[in-house]
Formats: sequence, C-alpha cells, structure tokens
Amino acid sequence: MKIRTHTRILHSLLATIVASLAIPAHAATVAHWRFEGSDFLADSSGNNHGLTNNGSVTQVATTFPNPVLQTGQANLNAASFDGSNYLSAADNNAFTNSQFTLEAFFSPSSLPGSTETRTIAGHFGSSGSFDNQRSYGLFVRGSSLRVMMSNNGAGFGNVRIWDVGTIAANARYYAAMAVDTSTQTATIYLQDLSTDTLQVFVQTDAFSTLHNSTAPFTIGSTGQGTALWQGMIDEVRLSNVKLTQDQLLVIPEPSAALLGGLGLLALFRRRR
Ligand SMILES: [Ca+2]
Ligand SMILES: [Ca+2]
Repeated sequence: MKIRTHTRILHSLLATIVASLAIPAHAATVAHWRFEGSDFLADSSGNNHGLTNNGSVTQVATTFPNPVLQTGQANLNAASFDGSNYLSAADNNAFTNSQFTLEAFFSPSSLPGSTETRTIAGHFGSSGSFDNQRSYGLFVRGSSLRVMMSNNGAGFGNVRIWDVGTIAANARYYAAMAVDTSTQTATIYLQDLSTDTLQVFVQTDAFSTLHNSTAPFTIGSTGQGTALWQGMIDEVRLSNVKLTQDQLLVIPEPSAALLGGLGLLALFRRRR
C-alpha cells in the first residue's frame, strides 16, 4: 500500500516535471529583440520587426541572466546606449493590443535627475512629429521605474503614470508591464537582479482603451528620439496577451519548482 501511494505520488510528480519542462508557446510573442549574434538588431520572434540603429548603439557582452530562464535560450549579448542614440522599429498595428506585456532587462550607467525621464522601451510619442502619440512604455524617472499608458495619446489626464520601486545606477533589473484593458488592470513587475528581490505592483485604474500610436516602437528613447537611455538594455519582448507571472522571461518560479520536484524525487528514490 505504501509503495503504491508512493508510486502514485511519483507519477503525479513526474507529470508536473514533464509539464514544467515543456517548451513555452510563442504564439503570443509580437517581437523579441535579443541583441544576439551577427545581426544584433534582428527580431527573434520571426515577425520581422527588425530595428534601425539611430546613432551608434553598440552590441556588448550581457550582464543579464544566461540562459534566459523562461526560454532556456543562451544570452550572450545586450545593447549599450550612451545618451545620444536609440533603436527603432517601424510602427505596426501588431504593437497595439487590448492585452499586452512589455518586458526588458535594464541597467542604467547613471540615474536621470529627479524631474528627468529616460526611456527603456515603448510605443510612445510625445512631441514633434509624434505629438500626442503616447501609448505605453517603461522608463526610469529619477530613481523610480516609471510605467505609462494612454487611452488617446494626449497628456493632461489621458496618461496613467505609475512610479514604483527604487532604481540604483549600475544595478541590474528586470521589469514588465502586463496589461488587460478589459479589466483595466496593469501588473508591474520589478526584479532587482543584483539582490534577486521581486516587487509586484497591481494597478487597477488602467484605461479600457489603448491609443494606437503612429510613433515607431523604440528602445532607449521616446518615438521622437528624446528621453535617451544611458546604460545597457537586453531581451526586450512584447507579447499580445497579459502574461502570468510564470510566463515572464526571468521570474524564477519554474526552475525553482523543477529543482524542488527533482529533490523530492531523489528523496523518494532513496527511500525505496
Ligand atoms: Ca540578449
Ligand atoms: Ca501604431
């Protein structure tokens, strides 16, 4: 009887392990800019949202997790910005969805002033030829992560602004904004990779519509090439669903659960 019970537990454990080993579905990925290989501006999603290098953004050795926890892909390279350059992908309707998740690794080489904003990534124009073309993005404002989204592109009450967490120069971070406009919920993840500390902020006052910006999707700047980044950015991924925590690029639950399961399995084996 005892052995049968153990066998049943073993079977259910094995099923859990096999499920957690399954390759995640990528149908929801709109674009994934990884900065790997000889064409470091390519979109690895297969959707052809390749980047234009405005200035001289450089490919450098990454300091972010290798391999990427969620995908198991080797992560060797990142993009480095000096405050005068940025990357852009031509505007596409695929960048605007009622549910979406924007993720990125980032490490600022310095912090902006308390009233200054620097851009990690977004679909966000706010002046010049992209005036009133705000949609969404991840930024650093002073020493906070700033997350913004807009229902009609304009400022003055039409942009949700959330300043969360504490950012330090030269530390390494993972951030994500996961939005469902039908439930008007935005979940913001901020993980300090230097200390492995995760903070989750749930905002329930997001807009029920998302502005379809005419600006390009940009990394390291706004759509009009302002609010320029200084430091490293890696693994920028846009998905057209609100990903759950265990589907994000870096949150460690899947591998931790797997290790726990294997540890338990070893224990059962020893007892038998
Ligand atoms: Ca990379
Ligand atoms: Ca657009």
